[in-house]
Amino acid sequence: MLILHDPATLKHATIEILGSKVIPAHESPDRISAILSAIHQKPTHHVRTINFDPFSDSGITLLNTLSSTHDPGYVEHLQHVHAKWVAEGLIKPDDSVLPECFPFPNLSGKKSWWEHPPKDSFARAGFYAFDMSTGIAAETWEAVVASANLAAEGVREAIAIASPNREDHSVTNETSPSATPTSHPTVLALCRPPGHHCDTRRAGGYCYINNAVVAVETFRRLQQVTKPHHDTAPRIAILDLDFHHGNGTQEAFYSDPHVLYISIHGQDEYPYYTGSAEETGPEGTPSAGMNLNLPLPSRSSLDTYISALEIALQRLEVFAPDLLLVSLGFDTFHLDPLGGFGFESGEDYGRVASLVRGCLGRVHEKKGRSVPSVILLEGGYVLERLGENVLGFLDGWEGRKQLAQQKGQ
Ligand code: SP5
Ligand code: ZN
Repeated sequence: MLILHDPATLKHATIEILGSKVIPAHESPDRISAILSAIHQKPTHHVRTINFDPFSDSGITLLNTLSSTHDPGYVEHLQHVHAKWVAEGLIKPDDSVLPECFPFPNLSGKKSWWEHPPKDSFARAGFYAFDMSTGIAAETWEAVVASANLAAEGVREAIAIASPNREDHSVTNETSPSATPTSHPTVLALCRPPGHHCDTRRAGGYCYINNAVVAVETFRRLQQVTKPHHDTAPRIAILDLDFHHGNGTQEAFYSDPHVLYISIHGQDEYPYYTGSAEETGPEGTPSAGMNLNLPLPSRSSLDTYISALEIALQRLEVFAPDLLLVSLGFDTFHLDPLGGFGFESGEDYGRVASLVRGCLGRVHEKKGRSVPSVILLEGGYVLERLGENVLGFLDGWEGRKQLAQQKGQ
């Protein structure tokens, strides 16, 4: 499988407040190092290293995509707030910007509080965040744009693989000779920071820019260039398999009738205020039924998880998307400090991956063409097991069984 990585994603290192303590954030650069060292032991995977350059053509396109999908004031905040706080003497260069007060619903205050960011620097940090796990350090912005760029490149590459005869990377309806169910056009984007918790104007849950939003926008722009007269909008599905509900992704597409969002996540767990099965899309609109939440009690067994996955995949098969994004988190691992279902090995991840792939094979047959898929890395915090869990998923996706003696590599 083609795997995309950018060394700049390791530049972001910050703190969080968790359990009343200030600690180094669980979402650390070591996560990517662990995944890369596991992958490098396997010749079956090809890692392409990208160095994001904001001044290149694709860099300019990415920045344009960010400001057209995310609140421009928020994007500006992410880029400049750290230097600003250092200049104002609020923090030292090695420290992180962390908020201390958030906007809150009230009956009596000014009704338009969300329209203008407050003047006070600390208040503004809270205006653009919803929790205290999303510090902004000196090099956070560089990692954030590199991460978003991997999502955009992932879409371009998946389309190119699905349409090998077309050099323009266009979205096509033609059946490609190599796009058989056994060689599925999939790219893994090693995004870091992750993206699914932030909406388009607030950081939270280690997320700053919503990488799925960037991927969808990239796909739509490509479609517009290659098929300007096409009258049907492309159908996009997002399958969110992180332990936590992807509140930001849900929010971004809740009123979008062309994007199906499906999530399996811990019930009553972080981010606490979203993720209920009742959130199915706004009633009486074309987006009704385009959101499927499948919450499961924490610690649910793998069998329970797979039953929920089967419901998710039935919906996915009926929808038959033109693009699939998988928001993939490994915090479903049973030892994860921030989550945990009954996933105990790489093979367990492989089982899930092969079920998703099976579904894509059926969609392929139904449509007569393959579905480009981009896997976006989200969470997963057990560093010692992250590499083998990622490899297990990829093996399952590609129809290889992980050999028992390879476990732990
Ligand atoms: C991308 C991602 O996975 N973000 C998750 C951020 C979670 N942050 C707060 C978690 C609070 C967990 N509370 C303890 C749960 C122990 N089972
Ligand atoms: Zn998570």
